Amino acid sequence: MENLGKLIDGKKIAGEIREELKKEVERFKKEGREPGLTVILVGDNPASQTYVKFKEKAAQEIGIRSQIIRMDKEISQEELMGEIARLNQDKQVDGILVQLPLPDHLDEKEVIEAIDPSKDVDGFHPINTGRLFNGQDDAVRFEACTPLGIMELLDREGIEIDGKKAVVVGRSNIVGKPIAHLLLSRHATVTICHSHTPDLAGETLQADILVAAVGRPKLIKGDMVKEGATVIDVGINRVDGHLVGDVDFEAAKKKAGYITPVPGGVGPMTIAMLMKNTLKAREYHGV
Ligand code: BQF
Repeated sequence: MENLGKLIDGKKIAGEIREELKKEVERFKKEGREPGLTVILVGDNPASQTYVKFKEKAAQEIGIRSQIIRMDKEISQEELMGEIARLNQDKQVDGILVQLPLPDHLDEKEVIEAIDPSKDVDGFHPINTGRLFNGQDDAVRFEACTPLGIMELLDREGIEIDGKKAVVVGRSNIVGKPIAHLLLSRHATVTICHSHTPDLAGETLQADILVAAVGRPKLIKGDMVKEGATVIDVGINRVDGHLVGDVDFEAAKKKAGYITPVPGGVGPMTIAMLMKNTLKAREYHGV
């Protein structure tokens, strides 16, 4: 029997990637302009504040010029749209990220569509998702950071994708749909499961690569994992004051070949890929 339960250390790999990106930032600085990232945070959602701090810390660590614009939770759609229009014109700003979720009275779709697609480092603009879904890699194209982070983990661990069966649990625009497309583009056979899937375990048990991204604590039990499978846990659920994934880690570890922990798995990779996308935007924009 092959080795089971190998931990994929996303925290460590993300650190290695940030080291690599530091060198690229040096090159951009020598060229005459460092990459710039602006994060807009509306309101005071505690989780969002934590995420934004992670993003700023990573940017500072690798030498990206970063700025957080904090806006009151009562701000109007027009004010927010005005800020984005201004940042679209700002030559120092390569990446614009609006931290989600926005307060209910604001129109997320309109906000995302207002961002210059060449500055859309989150990869949420329909120009960028469209290019991903159409398999167009001729133009600049930003891919969502979490799916990109998952692909990077698989590649760096040497996990084969071509010809494998991948099952994605969850169909969000931010994780489920784009990771399914990325896996498909690398020639996996992909199944997307969701709340109306009649026999979830029947599907997940066939997965060589199982991605859980639904936001339900410990939904994926040990007996839903095929022996030797790679299990990628995207869930970040707060239960009794600590973080729990969408996978029952202890049980799944006994079956999986590879498994990501929560915290310290996919999360840190999301941040590292945001930095990578910011450098890509800088490359595209020039000095
Ligand atoms: C870790 C996010 C749901 C909704 C909006 C490191 C992050 C998380 C975990 C992080 C996330 C989740 C982010 C860990 C950004 C990932 O050590 O396990 C980093 O900062 N994330 C976000 O910006 O918005 C979200 C999840």
